[in-house]
Amino acid sequence: MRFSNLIAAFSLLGATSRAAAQGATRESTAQRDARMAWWREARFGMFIHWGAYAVPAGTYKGVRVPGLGEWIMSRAHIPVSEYEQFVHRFNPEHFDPDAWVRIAKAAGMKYIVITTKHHDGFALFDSKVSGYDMVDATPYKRDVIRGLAAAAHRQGLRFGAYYSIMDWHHPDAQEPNFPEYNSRTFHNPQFDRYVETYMKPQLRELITQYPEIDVVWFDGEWVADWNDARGKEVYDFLHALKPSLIINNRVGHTRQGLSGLNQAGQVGLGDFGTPEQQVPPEGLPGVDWETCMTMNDTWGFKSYDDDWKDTRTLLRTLIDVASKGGNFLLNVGPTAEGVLPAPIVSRLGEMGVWMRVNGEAIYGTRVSSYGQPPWGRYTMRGNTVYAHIFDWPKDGRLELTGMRDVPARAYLLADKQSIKVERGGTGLTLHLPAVPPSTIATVVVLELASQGAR
Ligand code: FHN
Repeated sequence: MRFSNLIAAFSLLGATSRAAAQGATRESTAQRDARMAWWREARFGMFIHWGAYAVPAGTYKGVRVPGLGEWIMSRAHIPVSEYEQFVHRFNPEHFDPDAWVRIAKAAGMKYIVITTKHHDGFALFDSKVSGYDMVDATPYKRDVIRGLAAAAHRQGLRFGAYYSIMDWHHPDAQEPNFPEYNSRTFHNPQFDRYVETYMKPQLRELITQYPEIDVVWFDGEWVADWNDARGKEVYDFLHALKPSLIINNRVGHTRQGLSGLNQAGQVGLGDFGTPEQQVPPEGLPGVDWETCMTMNDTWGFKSYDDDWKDTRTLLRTLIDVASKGGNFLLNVGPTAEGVLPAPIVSRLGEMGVWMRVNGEAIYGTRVSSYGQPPWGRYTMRGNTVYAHIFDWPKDGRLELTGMRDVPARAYLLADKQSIKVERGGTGLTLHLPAVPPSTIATVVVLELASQGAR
């Protein structure tokens, strides 16, 4: 059985149980649908990995450190006291939260999730639980989470807090001899104290003092001291603070690699699955899920990582994810000065051009019942099917794979030009103009006479 079918099988197998396991256990399906409504409508968000790791930006003592930029403390085996020097140099004088939000909004993104504390333990918000934060430990001395949350709120975007369970700085969480800072086997006897006196108090600070936070995006949940029991307790703890919160499945312990599911092939705890750097071939049927992805090869800024995905790849990935019923959380890694690198800004600008014309074919859509055509993807909302055509036919004829009923109306979304639909021996054929409005993806709107028409 193909891996994708295995995932689908597991997903279908556990679909019924997942609603309870995934969300708050005392929540009805209607209540859960209401809580998830804005998130399902949004489909497209900005992930931001920003922190003291942007200061070395991938280079330590003159040597380029392989791997992810935000992992430099681990990859280069940097002792805590030395890494703290990067914190003391972190001074993003060019940070302009409104500009960042404008860029996200113009790209068509509807929410932002930022690292409030990554694995290095350094908090970008003003934590009273710790002096290891933006206000107390840097020359910048300002709460960047406060600024960005307010800017997102002002411009109508939702806001989320990424929080790492794994913490390489706190003595009760990290390994004292730091061989890798990333043990899946090491047990810290004081981990409970870290959870109860540090992690949960910081989570409480975030939820109670930053009212714009609607999503908590856990990560670093693979450490040996974390488990589903703790995850469920923290999930309920957060929901008691803010019942409308949406929490990802990395609040649980058993994420299976980058698939976004646990060993049972289910979302497990939390409200949505989190495939990383990949789009599940068949999506994750029956559950909410979000693919997170980098634009180059690192989440946190590296000065020499120029392996940028092109706009065509990024947009087609967004369409692919939406066609399978998922959200796309696309990452940006700002510099230590608070600047979004130019290749990121240009790509997001180009994505926005397409989204301003075709956004209705993405936002609030769901998986169609017509499968994945060879020439592109389908999305669907109500009685309307959106055919996203990647490969424009040279002869102008396109087989509407999977569809049988002639749509009541067909037209190009870009300019509302009517499109002829012909019923032939092999099914339905679209007669398209010679030149497509977009060489990345042209959307044809197919208005069906009734929902469920085939
Ligand atoms: O280790 C982290 C990594 O730095 C990054 O934050 C990604 C984003 O989803 N999550 C973990 C790797 O799965």
